[in-house]
Amino acid sequence: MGRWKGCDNANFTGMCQDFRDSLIECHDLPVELKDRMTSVAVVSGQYCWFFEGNKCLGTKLEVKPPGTLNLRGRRFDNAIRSWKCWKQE
Ligand SMILES: [Ca+2]
Repeated sequence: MGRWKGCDNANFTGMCQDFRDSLIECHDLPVELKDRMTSVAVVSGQYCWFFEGNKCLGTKLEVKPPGTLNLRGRRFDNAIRSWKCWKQE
């Protein structure tokens, strides 16, 4: 299973949500969670791509464990709409 955690604010504060779904496939965020993630944690042994568009379209950001405390530093703040994770080789 692909697993990651996303929070509204930097440093894993604000509203947080754990995500768990199949690896390799694309998953859209629930509509109320789109365009608001600011910190993301990715479990060890996996990496994830986050996309600014629905259905894994548009610009993407690769995030490796342990994740990032503030997506602003990677120019991806409040931009995630869909995601896809893989097992790390
Ligand atoms: Ca935010």
